Amino acid sequence: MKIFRLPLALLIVLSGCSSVQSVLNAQGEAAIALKNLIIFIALVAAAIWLAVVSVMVFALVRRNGQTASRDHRSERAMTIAVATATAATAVIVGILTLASFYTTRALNSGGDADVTIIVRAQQWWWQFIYTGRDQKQLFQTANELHIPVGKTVRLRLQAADVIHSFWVPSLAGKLDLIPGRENILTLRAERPGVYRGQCAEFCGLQHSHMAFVVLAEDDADYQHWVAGQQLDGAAPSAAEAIAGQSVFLARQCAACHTIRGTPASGSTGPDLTHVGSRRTIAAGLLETTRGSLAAWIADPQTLKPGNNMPIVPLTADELRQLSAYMESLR
Ligand code: HEC
Ligand SMILES: [Cu+2]
Repeated sequence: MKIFRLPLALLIVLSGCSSVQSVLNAQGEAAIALKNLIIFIALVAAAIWLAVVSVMVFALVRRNGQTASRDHRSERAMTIAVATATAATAVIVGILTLASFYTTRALNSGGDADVTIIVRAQQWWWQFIYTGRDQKQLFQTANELHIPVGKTVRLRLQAADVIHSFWVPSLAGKLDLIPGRENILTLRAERPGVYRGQCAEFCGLQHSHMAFVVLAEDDADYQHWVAGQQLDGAAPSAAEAIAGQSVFLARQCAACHTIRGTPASGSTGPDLTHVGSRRTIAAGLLETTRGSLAAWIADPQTLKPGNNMPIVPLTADELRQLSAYMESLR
């Protein structure tokens, strides 16, 4: 049974490879091209490994029982072997270089985009600003990107503070966001789905909690979502949520957060106009529920130490009311 131990251990390790954030689960035009390139390079490398090992085994077997004689014939054979190996190496390196050059060049071949979104990375969350035809802001959201399937989406990558990197392995290659300059990344999702993305450049204390989700949706679903996001924040109807809105406006919250349709227009933190409709809060840290909202608002510094939202002292009633209001913002 000992013999099964290693494969079993490998299986357990492999079970950690889920497909929500995987280069091998390619569902976007660019990611598919990159995956094909990876497979091609892996196959070439495997062939080379096989060739090298075979030659080695052959040499070992043949040398057994022979005394080393260095006559002219074997010296010529050696020269030919070395020359062939060198030439083959040069050709293979050339082919691999061309393959990756043409693949990556095709990824950046701009073209007209159907949707343009400004991605502003900051410590430690993602701001997504949707723009209309004239590049004017339509609305903004955080940590959740919705895109229409089969359409070309242009992302204008910007950074507010330090260098970050945008990476959704299932959809495209990764690209840095650099303060003071704009990088363009073009995406196209070929299939509807939920794909996870992650900051891929160490950017400080909470780098590992700087994730986001991409929802690739059919056109109708996408348009429906866009229409909903353009609306102002829902006016609260339950008594608790109404009280929560007053607390929000009376405390520092409004200085950092925007809720359209209310006087709150801060821009330090995520736009909260539709925070209740998003799957997660704090850049993928917690699923959005009334409980997690309360936990976050009560003590963001324990959940995500060092992040840029301070602890605002609140009574238990205020906390309950605030989280009811946040949850109602769908
Ligand atoms: C000094 C600015 C500041 C103040 C004041 C502030 N916040 Fe925040 N808030 C932030 C920042 C920055 C984040 C993003 C933190 C992160 O994910 O790293 C955030 C995140 C949030 C989130 C999660 C949003 C999301 O989509 O991830 C909620 C909800 C929230 N704040 C509610 C509140 C409430 C309620 C108050 C008042 C009690 C408040 N905030 C006060 C800066 C602030
Ligand atoms: Cu980052």
